[in-house]
Amino acid sequence: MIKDLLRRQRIETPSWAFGDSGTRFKVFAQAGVPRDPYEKLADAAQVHRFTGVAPTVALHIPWDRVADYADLASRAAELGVGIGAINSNVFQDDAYMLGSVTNPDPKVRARALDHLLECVDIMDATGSATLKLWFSDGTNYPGQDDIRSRQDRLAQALERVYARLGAHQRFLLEYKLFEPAFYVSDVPDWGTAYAHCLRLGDKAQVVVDTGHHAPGTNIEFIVAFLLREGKLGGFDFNSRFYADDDLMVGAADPFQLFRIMFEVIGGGGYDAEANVAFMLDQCHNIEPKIAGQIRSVMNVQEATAKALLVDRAALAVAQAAGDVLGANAVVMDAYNTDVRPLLGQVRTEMGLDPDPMAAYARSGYFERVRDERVGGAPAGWGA
Ligand code: PSV
Ligand code: MN
Ligand code: MN
Repeated sequence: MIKDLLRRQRIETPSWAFGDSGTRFKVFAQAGVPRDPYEKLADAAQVHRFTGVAPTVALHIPWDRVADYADLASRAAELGVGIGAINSNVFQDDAYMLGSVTNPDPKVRARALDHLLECVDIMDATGSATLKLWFSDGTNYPGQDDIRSRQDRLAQALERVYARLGAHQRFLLEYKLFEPAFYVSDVPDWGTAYAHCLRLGDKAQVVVDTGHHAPGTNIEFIVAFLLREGKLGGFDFNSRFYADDDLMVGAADPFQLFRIMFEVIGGGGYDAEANVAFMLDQCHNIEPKIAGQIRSVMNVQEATAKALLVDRAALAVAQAAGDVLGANAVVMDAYNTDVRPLLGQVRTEMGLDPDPMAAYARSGYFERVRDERVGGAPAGWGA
């Protein structure tokens, strides 16, 4: 039973994880990185090939702009992967210095809206069912702009995008505490995202990027609450030590990742019908990218396996009896289980190597692309 559930897991990789990335101080160029979106898909296909649970790739527009999106989708299918969420980008043009959809200038707002609607066109062309919206909008100084007016402008833009969605499409609204705005962010927290989505309807849901909270925030509570309300659309998984570090998920705090998956499973978010998208949003600044993605997928699998191992019946008994220590022990017993042998078995039964990292290293893929590709493209941040 647990093995079946692990076999059916789906984790989406981000196209931008395969290109060069860095901080505002330096983008380190790595050998063999993709030169175009097609090569990013080829790399993502390797992650799926060795893990068996990463069959879709998220795109970021315009970082992944191509002449023919239907062609990109069919190439993906040939490689054995599909196109996942389309991520909009209204944060890197000069025009957006004072905001995109919340900008006081109507011309800038119109330009941003055009881009968001173009992203829905790309969903139509690629067969993607999910649009991911993140706005860098906000202000740096008290008085710079009117907080309430900016909320009105945001609501108007969201209404327009919502109206453009097809029957099987949805958008996920992403919140972030701060950065690049340092005083007010227009979508700073889950409550703001939730309120906007609630007004719009079922096709608007919240996406939880695990790196977008203040230190100490109880993310699993947010997950439990949103799931209960049918408003948890998905995750951007990554881990953080300080701010939005975009490190490999499960690297900084595997216990938090376990606690999140425990709530996901308890709230029915792991069931296919719940349609919760488990996406990675990471940058591999100093580590090799494909291997970094494989490690991240494995970290999610391990947290999931541990969360699935929690003896829910024993937990319910302990909770009903008010047995604080007993209930906590049930959860900790699962967390402290070494699930690597179980996952190795699952992979073997799927016809995969039980050790994806070693199998990828042995495959010679990296050496091949390193020799073939000269002059890789940055992930987007430096583009
Ligand atoms: C913003 O920090 C964010 O988390 C959004 O999801 C962007 O699309 C993404 O990072 C780019 O890596
Ligand atoms: Mn994100
Ligand atoms: Mn982020």
